[in-house]
Amino acid sequence: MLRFLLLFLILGAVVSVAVNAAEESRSSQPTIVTFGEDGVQRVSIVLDSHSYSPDHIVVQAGKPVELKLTSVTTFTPHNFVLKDGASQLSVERDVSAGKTLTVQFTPMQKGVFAFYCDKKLLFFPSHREKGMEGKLEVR
Ligand SMILES: [Cu+2]
Repeated sequence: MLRFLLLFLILGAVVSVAVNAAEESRSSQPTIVTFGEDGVQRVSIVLDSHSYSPDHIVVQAGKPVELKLTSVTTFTPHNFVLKDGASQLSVERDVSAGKTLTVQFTPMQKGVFAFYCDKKLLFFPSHREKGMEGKLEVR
């Protein structure tokens, strides 16, 4: 009996270490967006149910940003909402299943701003509530 208990404790420890490692890899390193030759900061973001990848991008203030948004879903529509009144960020674009589109904007203020998908089906929780959000860090 004692041996089983011990085995459980060890298994529990192993599982919790594995879970911690998985969580750390999920809160991944921020993606530092690089400049194209034309001075535009370009990055591709993949939309899936229910995530953005990468979900933490870092750009520089006062320089244009171009996001290439690609949905890899088969049916589920998603969108990309990035709004902040104080810094005049206002992006809201639908990204249909399987589609790719680009959006351009120039963030003028430094800070960390959330982007998210506010789609939802009927009375179910929104995609944002299911974890479909990320952050734009303007430096
Ligand atoms: Cu969505």
